Amino acid sequence: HIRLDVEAGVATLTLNRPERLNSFNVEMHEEVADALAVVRDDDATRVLVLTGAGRGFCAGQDLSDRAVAPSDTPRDLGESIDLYYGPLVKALRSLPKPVIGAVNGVAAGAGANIALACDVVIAARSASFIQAFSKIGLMPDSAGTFFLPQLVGPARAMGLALLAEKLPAEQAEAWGLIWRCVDDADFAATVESVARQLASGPTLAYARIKEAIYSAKLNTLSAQLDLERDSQRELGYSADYREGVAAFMAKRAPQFTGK
Ligand code: LHQ
Repeated sequence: HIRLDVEAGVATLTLNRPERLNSFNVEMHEEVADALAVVRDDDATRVLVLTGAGRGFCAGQDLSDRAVAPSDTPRDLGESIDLYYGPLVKALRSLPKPVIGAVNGVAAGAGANIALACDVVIAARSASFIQAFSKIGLMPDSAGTFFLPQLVGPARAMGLALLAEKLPAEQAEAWGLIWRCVDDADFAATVESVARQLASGPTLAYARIKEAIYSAKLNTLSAQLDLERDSQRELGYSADYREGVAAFMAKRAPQFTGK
């Protein structure tokens, strides 16, 4: 239910159930989790691109899956969040390499929030984001209630969650929900060029940047200054720092190795 292609330091994980707009069933969750572990442990992979096959990015939970369909006996949806959605969001956030969310088409329900869990979100102009949950009597999960107010403020977060309207990619960029919206014709080339840039960058620094930016919300000023000091100290010993400064002094492009 997925494809994982690794080339020149870039791993591309493609959600691959296009006939169901790449919505998640248990098999796809398991394959995604395995792929993320491979990407995490492979030193040669320096960036992850998460995208969808066909016209959609991801429509969230496959609502036709028997494991989540409403039934006469009580059904614990929390189980699927504990087993799959929560760990997936955490795995993307804690991956010590940049993750590009390449939103090729509609991102709905948990699919929208999984996109927002990526570090750099690039969306095609024809793509859209929809917090579809309330349309089926649920609430945003996969950290939607955490990401949305941080990214777009509480007023817009509330409107998105309650009204469940489709937010076009262009508006998502204007609101600061995502990094960039690009024309469909330029989408693949833009994703590839950003991926190449990140794959040839200082991977250790990127990992520390992710960690620091995602910790900031939870830290005091003083704790955040301490975290920056500790991480900067570590980066100061890296080969990439040495190379970066040498290249700057010699007025040449740096050759980062990610070490
Ligand atoms: C789908 C789906 C889908 C199955 C499109 N499932 N087939 C967590 C924990 C536990 C339980 C519950 O949930 C969660 C988290 C969640 O993610 S809940 C939210 C689940 N997602 C949604 O509610 C979104 C449902 N989909 C839609 O609203 C629309 O499909 C969107 C707005 C994404 C796209 O609309 P269209 O472009 O008009 O496409 P479409 O609706 O015609 O969909 C194409 C096909 O894909 C269609 O099948 P068909 O056989 O008619 O061609 C849909 O039934 C199927 N599909 N999403 N989530």
